[in-house]
Amino acid sequence: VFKTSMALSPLPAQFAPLLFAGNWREGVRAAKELGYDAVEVSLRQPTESVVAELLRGIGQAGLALSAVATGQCYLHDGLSLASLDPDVQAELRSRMCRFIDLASSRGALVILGGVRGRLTGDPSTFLAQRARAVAAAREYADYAAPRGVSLAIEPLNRYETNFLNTLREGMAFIEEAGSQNLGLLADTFHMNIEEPSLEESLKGVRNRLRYVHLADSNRGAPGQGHSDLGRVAQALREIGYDGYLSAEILPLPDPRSAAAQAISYYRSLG
Ligand code: LER
Ligand code: MN
Repeated sequence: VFKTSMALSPLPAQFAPLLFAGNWREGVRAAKELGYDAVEVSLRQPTESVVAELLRGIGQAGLALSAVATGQCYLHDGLSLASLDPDVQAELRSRMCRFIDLASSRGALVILGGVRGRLTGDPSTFLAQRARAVAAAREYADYAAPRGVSLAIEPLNRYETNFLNTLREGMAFIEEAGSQNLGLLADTFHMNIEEPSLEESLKGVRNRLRYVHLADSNRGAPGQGHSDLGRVAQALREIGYDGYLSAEILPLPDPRSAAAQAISYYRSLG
């Protein structure tokens, strides 16, 4: 049986597939009523007062915190793992350490997805930017390890970034960083665009898979698109994956209906 989670944002986000964005109280209530085990939170500033309220609300509802997602640091503030600017590196490191602290007290993992940014400017600097991203991931992993936190690298499709698009590339990045507590997040929406086979790609990273965003091909709730998610679930069972299936999905036709459709699908798998 897979554990279930729903991706929320306490603030309106420049990133569409988050349920109840800007309305976390309703989101936590819906997660509880629909029977989710956990919520995943997408955060921008760890020090914002809404973050403490949100974490309290999740605890009071008896829900677990599955993961802290960090892409808003890049989308809103341009802070990227690949940045060669020392000021950006320092600001991002300070936010990431606080995110890891938040995750640590609750057994959550921290997602390194959109926060990797993009390789920009003169292509002759791309290798240096990528090397910086590897070094940053290693630094955060070293901070996270004694706190019992794992970090998950999330490959994203080519329209969102120009590096780390496939699970295999994510695996190579992790091997370069050489940290034991770096793993992979497989998001079936991105995989539908980038992977030759969803099932075979998952089997190829079986030892490093830590988290799954299970959305349909069009990023709707499972059932709204054409991905064969039954086969994906079968592959996850075969590799012994026992982590979360998290609903990072578009709020269509509305957040509550999308959340309900996702959990009823997740339940049908288990
Ligand atoms: C984040 O989990 C994600 O999947 C991306 O599309 C964010 O840019
Ligand atoms: Mn995702």
